[in-house]
Amino acid sequence: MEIKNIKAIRIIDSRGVPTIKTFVETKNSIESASVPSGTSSGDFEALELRDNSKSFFKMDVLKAIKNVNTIINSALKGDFVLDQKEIDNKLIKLDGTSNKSKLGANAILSVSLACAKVAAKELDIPLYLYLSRLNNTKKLKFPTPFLNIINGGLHSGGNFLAFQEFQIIPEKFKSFEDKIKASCEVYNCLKEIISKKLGSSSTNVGYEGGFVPILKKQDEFMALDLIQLAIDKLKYSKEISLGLDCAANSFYNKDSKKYFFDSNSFSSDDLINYYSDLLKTYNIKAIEDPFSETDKSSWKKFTSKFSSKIKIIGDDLLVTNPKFINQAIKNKFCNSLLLKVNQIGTLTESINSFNIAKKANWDVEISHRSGETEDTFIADLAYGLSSEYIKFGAPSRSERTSKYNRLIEIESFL
Ligand code: 2PG
Ligand code: MG
Repeated sequence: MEIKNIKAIRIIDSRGVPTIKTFVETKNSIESASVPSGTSSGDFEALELRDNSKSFFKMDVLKAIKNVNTIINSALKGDFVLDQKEIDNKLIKLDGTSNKSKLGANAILSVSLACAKVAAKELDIPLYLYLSRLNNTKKLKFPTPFLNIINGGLHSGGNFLAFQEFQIIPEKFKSFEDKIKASCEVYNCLKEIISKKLGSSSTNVGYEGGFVPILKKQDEFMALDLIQLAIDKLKYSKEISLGLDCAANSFYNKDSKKYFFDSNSFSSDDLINYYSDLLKTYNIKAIEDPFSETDKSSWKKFTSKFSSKIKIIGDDLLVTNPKFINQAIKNKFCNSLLLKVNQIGTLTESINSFNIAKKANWDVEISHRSGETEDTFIADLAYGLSSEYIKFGAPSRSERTSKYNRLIEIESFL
């Protein structure tokens, strides 16, 4: 079970941007893991190492690949692949920076995840079971998905809707498969509604497979109306609620400290009132990144007002980093964690962040990135850790559906 060789190669993500796929080999097994990449990233995410050369418009990852194939390969050769913590700690030390900027979080994460996959293979158990043992999960349960069926913000070109994600939350169904089935029905019903109202070119999709309706002006209410119409038409209004990822960093001006969208400028208090109106009008159960990561007092105000009613989820605010999660728990900035493995850079640190959130009685949503690959690691991670929620995008485009389908597969074979 010793690591014999580690080899990284360059592959492309769902946006046509290069990323890393790393193979870890023992005497009897070989497995690989690919890393995703964000478009609307938080300022304090672990560093994704890019070459900054002419190749791939400065986005190439040859330096990170070299780091895996030379420095990391020599350091981990001979190590026991089941020692996930030791492996991750070694990777962290080998890098030696606080944000993994020397070797690159993309390089490090690809190795960390691939080691877990090889370990599961060596033990001849499913990956989710291996991951559940790593964290001693008592009772495995399937998560509820948040499916982002209208895309806006940086995932859409940004001209029609400022909020990045308009989601459905199919909470009240028995099985995971039923949740996905109902979500697909809503997705396709929405497609018909949008097509009739706005024309078929409005049913083209954004980065995460959600529709990008062509509106005359930015109108976040309109997007929610369209989705609610589809839910009502299918008589799912009791079972399916709504969620938002506002990704407010992308429409916040740091200098004026104002938010700009829907042809208006909003002070922080105006924005809180705007969200209050949304919550009065729609059956919204969760809002992610309602404010910029720097506008902490608004997070606190909003959370003190709405924490008992909805999930207030920190993504760019927390970047899956214990330092920011602890700060948010202490100051009550939000009540739920969005967990993205590439924001922090190793499996062990991701699990640690999960546990810090759970200890504070927060819910955790395990998330994909807008630049995804066909790798399904996070599906196994969500079930293995038994997070309450996941978000893998719309039920469309294979880099999204591969993850939903992996959970359907796990459920089918239990
Ligand atoms: C988000 C993510 C994923 P990105 O903001 O939550 O949906 O987007 O990967 O572009 O950061
Ligand atoms: Mg987000």
